[in-house]
Amino acid sequence: MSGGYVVYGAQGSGSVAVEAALTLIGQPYEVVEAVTFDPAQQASGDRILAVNPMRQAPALVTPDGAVMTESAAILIWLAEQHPEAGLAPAPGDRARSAFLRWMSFVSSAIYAHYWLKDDPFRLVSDPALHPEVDARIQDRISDCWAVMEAGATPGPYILGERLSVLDLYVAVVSRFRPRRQRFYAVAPRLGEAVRRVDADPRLAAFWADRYPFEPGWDRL
Ligand SMILES: N[C@@H](CCC(=O)N[C@@H](CS)C(=O)NCC(=O)O)C(=O)O
Repeated sequence: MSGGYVVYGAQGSGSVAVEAALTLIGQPYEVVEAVTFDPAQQASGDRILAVNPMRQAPALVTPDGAVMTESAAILIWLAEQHPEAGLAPAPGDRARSAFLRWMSFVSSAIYAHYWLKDDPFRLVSDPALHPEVDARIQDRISDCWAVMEAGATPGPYILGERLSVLDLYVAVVSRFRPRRQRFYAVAPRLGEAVRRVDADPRLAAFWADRYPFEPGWDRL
């Protein structure tokens, strides 16, 4: 154990939100690259089994050797461990309820769909039905972003004045399919907040390395 944070995950995956939080917090961390969502990279993905029997990224090993999984829990916990970074409303803050609500919502209503979306064979054996499964999941994800758009009261950031780990989480998960153009259409105010996060100069080198803005990235 290095004595620092270790993140298991991959470029372009949900672990990027955790890595972004550690970058803003200013804590050193090591990344164990584990591509869990590409069948052609079985050995890479299997690396994460050392810490997560669900074989899903992200996983975090804390400096005292504890293992955490579940992206929302990791982000909330990191913000709590490093209050000086100001990445979450503290208990008692008026924005705390919205913070916990939307962190859970992104995880359970949106992110959870990718288990089936990335491999429809998990529930549907007939490949002829997969395009329909995929389209319905993308519709459901868009509908959920629209619900969040209607229920949240964004200022410059999703919870108001301050950037929080919720912004990092939404900035990353909204880059998954159906990608940003559709997200912007159903959630324009959330879209403004995440574009602010995309453009944060403290994260410019980080995004270029871990989730590059390649031409057409928002609609591929
Ligand atoms: N509930 C998990 C979901 C994580 C998740 O779906 N991660 C994707 C990568 S972005 C993954 O590892 N997928 C592989 C799989 O589900 O088999 C969390 O919020 O951390």
